[in-house]
Amino acid sequence: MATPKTVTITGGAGQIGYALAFRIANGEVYGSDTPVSLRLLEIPQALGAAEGVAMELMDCAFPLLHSVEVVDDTVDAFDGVSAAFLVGAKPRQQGMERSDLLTANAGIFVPQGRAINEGAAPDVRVLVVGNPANTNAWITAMNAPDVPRERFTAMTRLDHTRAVAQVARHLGVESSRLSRLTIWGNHSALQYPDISHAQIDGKPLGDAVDSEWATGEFMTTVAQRGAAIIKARGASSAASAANAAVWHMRDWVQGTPAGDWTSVALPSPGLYGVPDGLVSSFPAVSVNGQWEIVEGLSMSQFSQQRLEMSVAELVAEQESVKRLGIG
Ligand code: NAX
Repeated sequence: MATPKTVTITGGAGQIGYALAFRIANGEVYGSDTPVSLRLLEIPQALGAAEGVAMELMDCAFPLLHSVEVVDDTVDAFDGVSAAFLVGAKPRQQGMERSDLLTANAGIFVPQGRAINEGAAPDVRVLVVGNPANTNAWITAMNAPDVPRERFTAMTRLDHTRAVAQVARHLGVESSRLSRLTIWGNHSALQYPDISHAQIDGKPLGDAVDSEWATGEFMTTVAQRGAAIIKARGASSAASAANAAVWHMRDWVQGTPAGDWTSVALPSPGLYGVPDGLVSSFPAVSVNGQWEIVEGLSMSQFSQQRLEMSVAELVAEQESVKRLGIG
């Protein structure tokens, strides 16, 4: 058996944390040969609930679960961490200005970035789930200057799987037959779900999908899916978000399937006109444990415009953070 990998979940007692912890403890990120030591970071008020999660994890007697620890100290949380799931974040409350939201979240992600910089394992991989995820990931990376910036990502995998599911339903086919869909830009209503390079059974979709649907109802349905879940369930997406987080980290560690790619928000190396360093979603494959953006895809005028709209929103978020003196 390999040495255990330390995996930290922030917001470990929250909805997503609760669904995520059991999947990781079951070996779904590092595979069936690698034990994991789980660490749940919570705020003091939620420590009791996190202890309850730890008790349930113990009760499963997962063969791969080496240990579970509940902590409320950020530095302790990230000491020796290999996989950090940054889920806990400050939600937007009624009457809150955007700058208040960014400031509140910076109060969480600045110290977490610093703690990762100081204490993380050399192979650390960071996935930010807590919203505004892209900008929170950027703040975390900015505060961890000694860690390569490509180790900081934000989650658009749920948008990606939502997009796959919508196309599968539209065509009446199994989702496993589809590949090469992309979510571009911000994890927000302005994301751009793009099927212009998508394939079915390894071949272009061609006329199988009506272009009016692809640039209208499809995009709205994917972008508004979170709101639709809240309306139906009375609570935001949790198990599907946890699934996406597991798949994001699993693919990063173990590789993406041949012939396909996925969507990952990561610091731009200046590709597709996205400013350098901006954490934006791209099509990406994981090779030898590292994300590589799929380069050279043709972009129609529509695609370029949609990406630019999403990027403009991200630039505005980044500028607000800089104006607040946080970045
Ligand atoms: P919950 O409110 O159920 O859980 C959040 C947990 O984080 C709470 O237990 C809270 O005590 C904890 N927390 C707050 N501040 C903390 C801190 N400084 N350190 C450690 N823990 C802290 O929210 P949940 O439904 O789990 O959602 C978590 C985040 O995911 C939210 O920001 C949400 O907007 C975001 N989402 C992101 C998605 C994505 O695709 N990127 C989709 C799902 C989800 O909406």
